[in-house]
Amino acid sequence: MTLAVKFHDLHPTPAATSLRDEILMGFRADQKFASPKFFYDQRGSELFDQICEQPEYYPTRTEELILAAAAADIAEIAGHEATLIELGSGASRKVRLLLEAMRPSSYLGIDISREFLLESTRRLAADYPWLEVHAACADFSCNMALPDGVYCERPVGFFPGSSIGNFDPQSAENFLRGLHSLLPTGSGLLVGIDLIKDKATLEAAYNDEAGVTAAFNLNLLERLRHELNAEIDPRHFAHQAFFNEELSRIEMHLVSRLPQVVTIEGERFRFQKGETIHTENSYKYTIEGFQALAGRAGFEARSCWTDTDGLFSVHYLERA
Ligand code: AVI
Repeated sequence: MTLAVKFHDLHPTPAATSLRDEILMGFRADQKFASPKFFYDQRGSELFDQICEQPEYYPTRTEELILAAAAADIAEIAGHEATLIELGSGASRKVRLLLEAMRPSSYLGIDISREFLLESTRRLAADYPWLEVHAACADFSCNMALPDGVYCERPVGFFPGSSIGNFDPQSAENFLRGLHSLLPTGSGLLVGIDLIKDKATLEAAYNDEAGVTAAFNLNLLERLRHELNAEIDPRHFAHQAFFNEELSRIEMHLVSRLPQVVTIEGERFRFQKGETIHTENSYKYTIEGFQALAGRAGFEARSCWTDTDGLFSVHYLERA
């Protein structure tokens, strides 16, 4: 049986050239860096799924608890017959908590990892035969347009997992402003936001005992080896993650274990021992801080739900 997932090509499609150009640009900088969006090849997406199951990584299970408890309230605010648009849909697990309660008429999953997206939307189509399922492979961090044929009068964006925390606050605001111009007045936007808390809890979440986050971070170097023919040995780098309190963000780096030279596309990059590639920021917010940011981008806070320990928050915003 062919499962009915309507696949759309969106622009800009994540292309190999952007990996090459962006990585080379990042490695040429004084503080070397790589965008966290490049974590998510097939292996990276699988490792991220495993991170979500680690006991130290509280965001996923906490957000799922919040969504399960709030699903009926969310459905009441969003109304039935909506089009649910999931940004960075990944394994599309959390959205299942909303589908039964909301009964949207259609679902659109947008993700940068094509194979992973197809697999997960096919599973959704099989499990929810009443739902019209669309998939679009796109880099939603760039300005994009929604595909024809999916749009309806009641779109509700779903951006879970505190993924917005991987943008710096100004880019997060710009991103929301982009969604503001994409969505009609009155549209909903459901966003998961990780909250500021004690340093030990935060740092443990990004340094799990099983070493899955370390493998996820180091997999970026494997990707450079396979896709850009980079001469770089992942064994010569170590995972590092810490909470930068001043900037309210977890920083992830790959630390060079020794002085070395690596080559990407024929270009040589020198590393001192201890020098790092900055691979990710994960900003943490207060509820008020996030609502103020959303307000500057033209979204009004309609409702907010948290867990009893105040670890995580889910916000229902309305496009004003
Ligand atoms: C996807 N994103 C919200 C995760 C985070 O917590 O910033 C990515 C991640 N990086 C390491 N662990 C999880």
